[in-house]
Amino acid sequence: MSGAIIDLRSDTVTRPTPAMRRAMAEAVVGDDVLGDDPTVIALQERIAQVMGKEAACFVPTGTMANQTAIRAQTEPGDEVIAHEDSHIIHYETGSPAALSGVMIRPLRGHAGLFEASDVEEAVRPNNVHSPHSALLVIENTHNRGGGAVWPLERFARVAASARQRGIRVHLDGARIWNACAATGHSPADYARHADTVSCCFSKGLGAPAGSAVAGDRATIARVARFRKMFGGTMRQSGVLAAAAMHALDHHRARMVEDHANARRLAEALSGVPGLSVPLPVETNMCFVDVDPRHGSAAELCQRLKAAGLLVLPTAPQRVRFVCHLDVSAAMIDAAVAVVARAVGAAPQPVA
Ligand code: TLP
Repeated sequence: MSGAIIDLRSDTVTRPTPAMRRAMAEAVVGDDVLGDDPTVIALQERIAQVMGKEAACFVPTGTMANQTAIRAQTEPGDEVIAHEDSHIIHYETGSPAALSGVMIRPLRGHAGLFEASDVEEAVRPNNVHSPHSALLVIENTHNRGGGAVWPLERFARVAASARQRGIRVHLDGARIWNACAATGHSPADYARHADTVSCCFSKGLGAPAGSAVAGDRATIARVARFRKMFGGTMRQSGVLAAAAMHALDHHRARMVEDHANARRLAEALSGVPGLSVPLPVETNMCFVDVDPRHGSAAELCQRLKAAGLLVLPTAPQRVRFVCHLDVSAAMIDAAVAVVARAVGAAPQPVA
């Protein structure tokens, strides 16, 4: 891909920086299947501490983090309650059904958020006919909700409504780092209301791969068992853990820049005729709705690609732009000009 291309498809597209590559090259490693990779052990201890949990398990992907957490806390036939726009419903290839044999009870709510009363209504009665409501999954930030952040108090209230009924809570914290950068809360502030929490190192933090699940020791032992069953236990994975460590040390504080860039993009694009920004921009994502007179979202994405801007459609008339480590404010301004040209509008001045 040429340097002229601006890639806003996802924050997963970042490449390891030279300093991160050095940290990876210098990592002390061992065989993590045998439990003796010191860098993986150190990362797991660090994540447990950051999340305020007893233990953590390093896994290859955010999907495996969610799916091992679901498998560890459910039985086949159980029901998992989650927002209808959740990542586990849209983008994990049906794995809750395939890997855990669970059903999903989807909840409605603006921007991926819902209320304690929604959970209460969804809980099944305890009788021989009904599935067992076993797990609530809350996504923070919420991807299809526009990168929306759960206000801490609301998160606590919703999680408590489940836990009071004996339902465990999993926090899909793939972008918990963004939620914390936006609010000033710590990951543990959110995680203390959940039984398990996942996080990703390969999104806004800029590592090439890797995620983790944290929770109590017994649950994490089950997560580690299902990680092996699902084929995700790696050998000298300390090279990846070193990238994650480096990312935690050097790339967390700068996430506010991605949020500022997403706001900059939203302000400019909302002024382009035929485009609108349907969801508040709270973190590093900006969703844009395209008037059908400019074609479908997929068609617009093709035109943008031809002009050197990569973005992805998320609905027939909706396009997602994601800001990240490899994107500067100047690149955002260039992206705005590409979009304006593609929809035949004069480029908008950017504040
Ligand atoms: N999200 C990806 C795509 O799968 C859509 C992206 O580009 O945003 N939870 C959340 C909230 C996520 O957004 C993602 C990835 C995951 C879990 C899964 O992570 P990976 O891709 O590492 O399996």
